[in-house]
Amino acid sequence: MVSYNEGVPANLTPEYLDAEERFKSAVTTADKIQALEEMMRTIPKHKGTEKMQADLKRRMSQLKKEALKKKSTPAQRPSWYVEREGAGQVIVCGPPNSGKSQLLTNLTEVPALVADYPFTTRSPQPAMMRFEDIQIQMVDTPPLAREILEPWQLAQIKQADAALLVFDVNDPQLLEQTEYVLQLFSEKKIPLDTQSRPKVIVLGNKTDTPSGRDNFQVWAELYQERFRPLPFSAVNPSDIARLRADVFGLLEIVRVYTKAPGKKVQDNPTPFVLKKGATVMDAAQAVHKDLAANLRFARLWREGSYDGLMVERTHQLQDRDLIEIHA
Ligand SMILES: Nc1nc2c(ncn2[C@@H]2O[C@H](COP(=O)(O)OP(=O)(O)OP(=O)(O)O)[C@@H](O)[C@H]2O)c(=O)[nH]1
Ligand SMILES: [Mg+2]
Repeated sequence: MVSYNEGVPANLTPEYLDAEERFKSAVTTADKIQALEEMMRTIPKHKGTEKMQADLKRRMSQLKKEALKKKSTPAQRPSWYVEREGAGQVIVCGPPNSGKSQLLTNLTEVPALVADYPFTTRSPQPAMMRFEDIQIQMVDTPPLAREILEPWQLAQIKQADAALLVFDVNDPQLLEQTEYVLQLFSEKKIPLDTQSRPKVIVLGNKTDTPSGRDNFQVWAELYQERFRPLPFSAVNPSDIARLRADVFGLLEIVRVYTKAPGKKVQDNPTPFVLKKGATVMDAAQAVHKDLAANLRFARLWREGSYDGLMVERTHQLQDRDLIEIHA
């Protein structure tokens, strides 16, 4: 339950709390609007909830404005532009037939068009990847290939939070493909590392094949001065699971859970996703701006260290922190 309504004798119903939970975990504006409508319908209508009702109305009008803005943007935005959703945007790119769509399908469990011939994917295709209790947006893209390259393909990578650059280590054209991609990335000043944004992970895919490991070794040694690829197989579940965690690490975000003073934590609470380095104040802001304005202190629970310790508004939060905000 959102903690800012603590102190109001609201008698919120389970239906309302369910809808509120759905609102918090909603990724798209349409889902948020739907959950908020449900909250407005199920909130007990009495004096004690007047402020909350007004607040819901205000949020609804804000969301509708956002939805209208989004609707009117395609005219100004290029067709390749993929609206950011979830905790971050990660572009899956690389030469033809390297396994980008296969990788995306296995990461997101949303089937993409996978085929044993090049140039299968023609336009950017977003899908959400679940990592534990959050969602990260992955975007499948057409191949980086001289024959079809369009300038937006690099622009799209440049504006993303991160990119997975996928090569097929068994492709007879691997060296030409590598040279070509290195040239494209250096022209756009995108380093092949995880130090700056977009953060780039290079994958040597299809190492599950008989000569895959050897081919990977030769290739990785040849280019060791330029980038550090990971040996990978898009069809290996443990590689996929490790990559999910690596992608989460790339985004430099923390998940923060909140609870109302005196209340127990809900089952499967939905976290707020904040930037690494965020403080108690930033978390309060994410819950509600009134809460941030009136914030006095918070109590913090952190596995293995804090157990309800009183902390100040400037206290930095870590991934998986639980806080109780006192306003
Ligand atoms: N053995 C093996 N085959 C793979 C792997 N990943 C993809 N493939 C196969 O490689 C072929 C191409 O896969 P796609 O995912 O369509 O490749 P793509 O990079 O999306 O291709 P384009 O969209 O044409 O650029 C398919 O036949 C896949 O089944 C892998 O890790 N191992
Ligand atoms: Mg594809």
